[in-house]
Amino acid sequence: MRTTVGIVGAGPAGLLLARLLHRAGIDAVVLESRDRAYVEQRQRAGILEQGTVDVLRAAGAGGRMDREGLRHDGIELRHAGRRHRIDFPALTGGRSVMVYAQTEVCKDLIALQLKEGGPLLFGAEALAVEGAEGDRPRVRFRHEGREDVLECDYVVGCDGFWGVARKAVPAALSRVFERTYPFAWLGILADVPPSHDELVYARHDRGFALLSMRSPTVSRLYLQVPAGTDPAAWGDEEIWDELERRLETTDGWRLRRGPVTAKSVTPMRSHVHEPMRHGRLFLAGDAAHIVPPTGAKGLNLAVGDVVTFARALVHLRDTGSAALLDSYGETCLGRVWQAERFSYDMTTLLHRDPAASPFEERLQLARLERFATSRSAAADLAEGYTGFPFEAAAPGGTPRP
Ligand code: FAS
Ligand code: PHB
Repeated sequence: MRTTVGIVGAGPAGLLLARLLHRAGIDAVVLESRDRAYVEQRQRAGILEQGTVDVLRAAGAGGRMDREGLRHDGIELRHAGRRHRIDFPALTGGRSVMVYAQTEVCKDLIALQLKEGGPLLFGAEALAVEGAEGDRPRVRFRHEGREDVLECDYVVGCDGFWGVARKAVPAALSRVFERTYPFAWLGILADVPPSHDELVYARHDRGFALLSMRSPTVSRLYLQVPAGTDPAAWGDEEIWDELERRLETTDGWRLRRGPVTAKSVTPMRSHVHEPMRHGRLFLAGDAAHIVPPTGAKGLNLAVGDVVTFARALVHLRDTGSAALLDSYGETCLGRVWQAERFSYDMTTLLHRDPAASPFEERLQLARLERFATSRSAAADLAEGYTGFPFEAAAPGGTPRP
């Protein structure tokens, strides 16, 4: 098989990249190791930044999102029973976010790719990326019991944290920056209308809790639990009881309960692999970086990476200049590190660290107080939550999409 861009992985990064390249008239092949149902049902991100929403609309992939997604103009922070709303448009000059799950984004992109795009092979496991240093990189993969090779001009590794593409970067050139947190998130889906019309992030002495949603009738909620927690160790009523304690307010707000339909534990880690490019291999999304989900950045960072790559390849085709391809890593990492900082700040602001000293706990409360008293602190949070420009670090970068 032969193509211009070999894409490894059909999560949001790989699927959106395939869509952007198709719209630009550049051929690509997507190799996905799992089946379609796995990709479409994998419960993960829930929040799309303004930039991601704009990109999906411009790529002709935003129709159902605009019909079914929920535009949110703020979030609520809670601690010590008190509530403080962060007003996104007022603090960012009009930006907001969209509640539209990663599962739905993937369903929309898969449907478009199968209808209009190039080959998307499910059950096609990439075994290795080879020849990235030369001008004919290739992906060795197994599909339907047979080994095959995909010859490419470029390979983009969109195969997530556990993928193989990153392994094609020589160890001597790889630099990894990481932090593992001593806690995780126990997440549930429940068939009950959300008990608040916006997301609620609660810092409580017993631990963090998040009230999110998937639709007007489906709630998504999370509890901070110790790292390595087995979801089966928590009964449904026990989860609701703990959510109720941590989300409590002094003004009588009530948490509605309902049938739990899914339960899982997400580890919390920060991880960045540099470089994000090696020869003709480019890394995008979780294949290159992981953020703790507190800041709702993971999927949105993946979008920024593939937008940057697609723009760079179109620039090369149209002008003959490889300048944007050559600055791909620098452009992406500028945004990645701002998202890592924001996600770290949100995580340390809202979670109880079992190792924190009494001094550090008072500092945490002082940080939380500032959002109620300082417009600049609230604006910094609102700017980070609604999203960083896609070309934050590009030399003379163009403004946000
Ligand atoms: P993905 O991991 O989504 O996709 C990679 C794809 O590559 C997968 O389909 C995989 O099957 C495939 N693949 C792997 N190896 C392969 C191989 N050898 N050959 C072919 N295909 C291969 N982000 C948020 O913003 N908010 C959240 O609440 C949130 N919750 C999360 C919960 C969990 C449990 C996890 C793990 C992540 C969560 N994230 C969240 C982050 C998540 O949304 C990611 O940022 C997002 O999925 C990144 O998309 P991709 O880079 O496409 O990687
Ligand atoms: C979600 O709805 O899954 C979600 C929302 C916001 C976050 C993390 C997860 O920060």
